[in-house]
Amino acid sequence: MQPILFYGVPQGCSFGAIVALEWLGQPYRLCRVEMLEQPWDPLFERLNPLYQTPTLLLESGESLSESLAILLHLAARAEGSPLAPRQGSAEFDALNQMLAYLVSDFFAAFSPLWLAYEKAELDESQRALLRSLGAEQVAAGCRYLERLLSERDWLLGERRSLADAYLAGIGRWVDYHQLFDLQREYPHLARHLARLAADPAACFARAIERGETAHSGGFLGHVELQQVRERLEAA
Ligand SMILES: N[C@@H](CCC(=O)N[C@@H](CS)C(=O)NCC(=O)O)C(=O)O
Repeated sequence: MQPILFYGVPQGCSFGAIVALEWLGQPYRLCRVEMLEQPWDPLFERLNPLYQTPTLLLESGESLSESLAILLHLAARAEGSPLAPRQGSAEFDALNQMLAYLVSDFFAAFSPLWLAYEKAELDESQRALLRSLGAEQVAAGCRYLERLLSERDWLLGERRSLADAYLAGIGRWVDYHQLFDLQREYPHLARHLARLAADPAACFARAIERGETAHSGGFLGHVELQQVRERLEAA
């Protein structure tokens, strides 16, 4: 069976991996994880003991987690594609560097905001402190991305890359948390995020997240976690 990407809803960072699979045109299946329905099926531990999405179950029965590892793995399967620079090249280093920044610093900047959002037990002053810390951190990331995108069309230059695919997912969080007027304060970043949101792969990924019927060249349908039980137990 083709690789299965376990993606999380709502607002999962795994959105970026779906966009990447679409851009690469590789055959794949999806398995949906409702992240707020806790606890997750204990079978998931065999895929990823951290209980996180995205996780990719490979043909071999091995599973791969961490967005950075998944995106670079997908690129490596697409040798010759402009989205898959050769390891050791300057283009590969630039992709690796940008992805590492996005999955660590930029992703982490949102953590206080997600805590403020999810933790019902917080009082208003705790929530306000977390929101202000998160807004400050995200603003620093937006300033960095704004500067880059004032000089180029895509994160790495003239052409789209898998870093843009990943940003299509977590870049949505700026608007989601209603932090600032993106258009006014970071116009180049706002333009880029709007372009990514309008991309057919992102439209497809949004339809998938909403649970709508969606078709594409590479997507071969959903599977349920229970359908891969035997593969997981055999691995
Ligand atoms: N370092 C991981 C982080 C993955 C992660 O935190 N995923 C979130 C969704 S964006 C998740 O699955 N959270 C589990 C939960 O909310 O219970 C990566 O870059 O892939």
